[in-house]
Amino acid sequence: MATAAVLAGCGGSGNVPKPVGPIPTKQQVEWQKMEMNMFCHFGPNTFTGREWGLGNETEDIFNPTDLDCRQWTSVAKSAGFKGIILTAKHHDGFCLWPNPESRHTVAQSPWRDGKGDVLKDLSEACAADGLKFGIYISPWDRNDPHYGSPAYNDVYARTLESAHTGYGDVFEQWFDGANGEGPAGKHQDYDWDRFHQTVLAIHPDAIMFSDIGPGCRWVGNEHGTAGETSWSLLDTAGFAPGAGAPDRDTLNIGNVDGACWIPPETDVSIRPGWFWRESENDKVKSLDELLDIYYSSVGRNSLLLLNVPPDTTGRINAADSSRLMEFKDALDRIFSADLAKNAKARASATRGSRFKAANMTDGDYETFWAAPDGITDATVTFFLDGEKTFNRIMLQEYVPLGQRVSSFSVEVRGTNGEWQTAATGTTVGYKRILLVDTVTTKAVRIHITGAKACPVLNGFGLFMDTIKG
Ligand code: FUL
Repeated sequence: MATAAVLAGCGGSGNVPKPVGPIPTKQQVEWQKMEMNMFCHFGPNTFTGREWGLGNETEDIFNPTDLDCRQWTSVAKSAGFKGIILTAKHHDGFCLWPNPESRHTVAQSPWRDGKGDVLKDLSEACAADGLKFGIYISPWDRNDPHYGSPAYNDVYARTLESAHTGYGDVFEQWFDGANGEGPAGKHQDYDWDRFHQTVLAIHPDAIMFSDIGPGCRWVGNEHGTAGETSWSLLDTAGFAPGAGAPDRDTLNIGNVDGACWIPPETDVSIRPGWFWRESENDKVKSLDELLDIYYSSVGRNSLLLLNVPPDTTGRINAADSSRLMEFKDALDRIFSADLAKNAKARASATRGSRFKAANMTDGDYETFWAAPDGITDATVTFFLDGEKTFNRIMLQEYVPLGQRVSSFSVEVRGTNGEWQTAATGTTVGYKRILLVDTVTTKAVRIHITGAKACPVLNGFGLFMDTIKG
């Protein structure tokens, strides 16, 4: 556990604040630090132009002319993504690997004479480029004849087993909640516990995504927006993925006193659809839209899972890759110059020198400022290294000790020494980026006005975005 690491690193329990539960697992913290991952929707729909395949497409439809997963990983890596999640099987049931449970797979397709395996290619490419590899396997299956009967749960569990064996580490398993949607759709009673256990038995560190976790949850929309209030906590008792999930607002915001640590994941496509189609090559989201999405996902305590679908050649289209390079270039320009660097920090209350306010700007994730027990209203003032002009304020809570802050404000000092409110907010969480009007000042004050227990913050930064303004 990260908490244990803190204790061990400092030679004893010292005066470390007690965690405020629920707290994340070490795997959930590492997952959240990834910040941006790439989603790849690829399969028969890429060739038919459908969003939801019918399941009766013939296998010869799948025949990418020049599939190159190293091109995907090279694009992903240059764009700053830390991992890739692939639709190994979407609702149409077609498997991008030779799944022995199915007769509707790459093995029955003409692609590479039925000898191809996209999971193999992509997992190897990820390993070669230092990216983590994740799998989306839709439980809903419009092709499998067993769907709608208990036997399908056996088929699906063995399908998970097959996809998770022999392709190296898998950091995330993505489950949607679709269940026989549409007219005459068959309903399946999914055995979620069994599915999770099947994956975890092979990859104990894997994060399970679904509407309600247990590893991370759906953010409640597909347009890239986490809640301005964004708790990593959720109550799941009595709920299930899909139709049985909590309402979308709850998924978006979380539950302030939720019983489980299940942070939001923001999945959104760079295009109008999840799958590539030629007619959308000129509808790739603009740089401005991508920056908005970044601020409203990564900047609101969420991980961004941005879908970039390969085209019929089996490569990421230039329309998408060139936009991603602009996006990466913009993020570098905005975030490489931290204007809080070399600031002097002073807190209204500190629980000892080990937890000093300067820890918030030292770039070390494991060091933090903490107030004494019982203090839930406190300020940290940053005296900047001269006059600075900025419009983005970044804050981080040290979430291994729980998510605590429920309200705060940020003030800037005016030329006459008076403090003016630049922003107010509710939650901070793993990372919060506030968009404020451009301001020039020599001092910034963070005022925590509400918290579940003494605040514990490990990051503070000031940035200038001249691209979005
Ligand atoms: C949904 C699916 O129905 C969509 O086709 C897409 O895959 C999206 C990411 O998840 O549940």
